[in-house]
Amino acid sequence: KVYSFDDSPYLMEILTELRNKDTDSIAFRKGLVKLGRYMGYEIIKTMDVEKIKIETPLEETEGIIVKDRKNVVIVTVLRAAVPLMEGLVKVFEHARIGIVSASRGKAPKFEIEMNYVKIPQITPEDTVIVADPMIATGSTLITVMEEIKKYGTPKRLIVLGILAAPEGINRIKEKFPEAEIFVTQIDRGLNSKGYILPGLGDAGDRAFG
Ligand code: U5P
Repeated sequence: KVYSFDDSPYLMEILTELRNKDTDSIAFRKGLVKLGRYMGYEIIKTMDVEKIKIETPLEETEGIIVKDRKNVVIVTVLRAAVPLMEGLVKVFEHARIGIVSASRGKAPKFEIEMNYVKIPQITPEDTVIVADPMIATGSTLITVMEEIKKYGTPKRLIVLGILAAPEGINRIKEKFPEAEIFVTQIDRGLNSKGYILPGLGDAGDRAFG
């Protein structure tokens, strides 16, 4: 299943700022943190809730808890996903965190080099959120998700991106049909160098200079 949020004016406004080439690194990082947080809210909307009884200082009433919010593993793909993770952790404050470094080689092969992997054990109760702001060819995420598999099978496998090209989404769907894809917006396609169009450029460079 693919979720995108073109109908959310606030998310679209943040995204517009990220796309604008005149936005500096400070504002760019802030925008990514915000999107991490609000996309996190959107993920929570898809989680099961449980009714509980509590007491206010005045009387007994019914409330809810989102149980799965406490069983989250966030896997961050260095480096552009770091601000996104910062936002996600604001809503998934119990999350265990995995860090993976993966970089993509040049066209046409786009080979992925993964030289650092640290992922916690994954249990059947866990929701794993793999964060990379840009889902271009999808190669990075597919390589990372193949690695994640070695650490256990989660209840839900969620891919979180800001922008995605249809090519990348289709490849992920093919290789990981169980994955749920959350992106702020789906873009037109890719250029010959594997950049998303219209996109926002290289997310790592824009965030970190
Ligand atoms: N990437 C960008 N901007 C783009 C396309 C890709 O920053 O327009 C970055 C992604 O963040 C990802 C990597 O980590 O390049 C490769 O993307 P993919 O082709 O493996 O999906």
